[in-house]
Amino acid sequence: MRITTLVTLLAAPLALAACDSGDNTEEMNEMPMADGQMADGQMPMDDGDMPMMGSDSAMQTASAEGTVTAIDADAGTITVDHGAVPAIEWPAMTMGFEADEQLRQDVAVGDAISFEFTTGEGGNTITSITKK
Ligand SMILES: [Cu+2]
Repeated sequence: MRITTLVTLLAAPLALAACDSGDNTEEMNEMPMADGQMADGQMPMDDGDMPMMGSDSAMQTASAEGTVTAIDADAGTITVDHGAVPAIEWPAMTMGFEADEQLRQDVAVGDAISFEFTTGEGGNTITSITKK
């Protein structure tokens, strides 16, 4: 019994020492495998796009009426003095909207328009314009 205990006590430090060096080596070998598993684990993280898609859906589409007060080709914007937009709780205001070149060319300062736009994290972008 005592001999076994002594052996265990003596062996334990040796085992620990062996484990220390052994672990270092094994960890080095296991790390790449762990990384590989992490890569697999990242697949579910693509589901992280789901919340992002959720925020995309937070992008709202609304329509408003207003008067074009400025067109900035360099900035790619059309500034509109627009009426209230109850659907998205916007008061009447004058503000700039991003608008593509085609839309910018379709209107002139002073035009009364009704327009559709998207609003969200990506900014405010006019998607279509109808002159009145
Ligand atoms: Cu506004």
